[in-house]
Amino acid sequence: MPTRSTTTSSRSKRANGCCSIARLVVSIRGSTRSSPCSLPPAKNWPACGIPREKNPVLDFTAPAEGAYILKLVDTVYAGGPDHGYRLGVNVAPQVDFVMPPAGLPGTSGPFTVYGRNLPGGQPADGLMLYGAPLQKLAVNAPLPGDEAGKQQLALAGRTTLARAWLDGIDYRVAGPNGMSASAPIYLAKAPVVLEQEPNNTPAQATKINIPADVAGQFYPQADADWYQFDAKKGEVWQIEVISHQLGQESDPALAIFRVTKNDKGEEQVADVAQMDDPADRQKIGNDYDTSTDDPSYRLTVNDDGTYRVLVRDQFGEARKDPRFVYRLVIRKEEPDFRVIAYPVEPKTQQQQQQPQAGIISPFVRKGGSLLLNVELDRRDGFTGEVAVSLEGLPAGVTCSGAVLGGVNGGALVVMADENAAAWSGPVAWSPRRM
Ligand SMILES: [Ca+2]
Ligand SMILES: [Ca+2]
Repeated sequence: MPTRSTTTSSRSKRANGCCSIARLVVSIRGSTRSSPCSLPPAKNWPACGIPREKNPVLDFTAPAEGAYILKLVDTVYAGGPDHGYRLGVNVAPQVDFVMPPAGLPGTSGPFTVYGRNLPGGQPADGLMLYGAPLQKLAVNAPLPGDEAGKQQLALAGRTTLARAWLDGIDYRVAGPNGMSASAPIYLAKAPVVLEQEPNNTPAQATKINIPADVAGQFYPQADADWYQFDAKKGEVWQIEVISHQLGQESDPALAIFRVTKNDKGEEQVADVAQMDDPADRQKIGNDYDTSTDDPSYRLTVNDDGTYRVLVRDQFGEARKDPRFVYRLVIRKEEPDFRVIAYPVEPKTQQQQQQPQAGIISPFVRKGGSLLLNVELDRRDGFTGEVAVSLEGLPAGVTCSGAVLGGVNGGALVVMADENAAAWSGPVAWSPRRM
């Protein structure tokens, strides 16, 4: 490790033709079994932040050329054959977040990427992360506009299931020393609007037209963001905050108020709703944690009027992290569904008593069968039936198919004949409304 660090610094120094020392980005990715890794404080550690989070990224600019030693431990000093990790030390671009986090399908931004080692990056208006200054870079990113492209997941690398319900693309920044890891840019549900600070009080509320996909940040510490919009009698709006689902540790809260004036022209404010977590917290199934801390609300407008919305992070008083971006989406209802399928992992009795999510590849033996669990995520009150089956199976292999009606779960059974030929390859499915 010291050898590689030194080598990388020297190379960069020569390439730049000046005396600057490369800004290294050290990233650690733990296995599903390992506890959050951390980089412990060290004696004479250079002035840089020590992230104590899962899969930390350390931003390190060497004070002088030389050999450096990196010590790496599991936070709780656990270990074993299943505690694998990857340690990366490089001078490639590091993307920390993108604003706005979403764009309309068929458009290409512009977006602003915030991170480190960004080619042509400019100082990011004093934004700091663990004591390290961030850079910003204006980019364009083409977003698909066709129906298939609008339903793709931004899921490069290991991610949380909560993120798996959002459509988006994986975006990377190319630099002279390599590509950044992927950063998702999501597909907006309505025209994108950026929050306008200061908006910390009702009087400063950012006025928006709905529908809107508002991009905001729970930043700086103790941030509160107010928005104001007009709605017409009879309209129904879905109001949702999307932040925890973006992979952040944020815990958004949403408050909605109706604003009227009395006979004297004085403003009257009435509570409409206050939400923390969604009612259907565990979205589907019980085998995996698909829960989210993002609130949502269905607003029925009884009279023409003005509404104000307050968005904040429940624990924002104690946090100061510019990566805590959010989307406030106010849109019409679109009854729809998503379906996921996953192979049922055979478990021993002991494993069943200690359930853990693992990753297994679906396979079926000749003369055998494979069970796939199917889960249906109903959105915006969708109540219809959905038919699912597999397509592109080789000769001798069949799938039972299933219809999900009043229930949200089902199963597919894949069976192989005794004389089916050896085969491996992708199969497709097209869940459809009945
Ligand atoms: Ca804000
Ligand atoms: Ca604010």
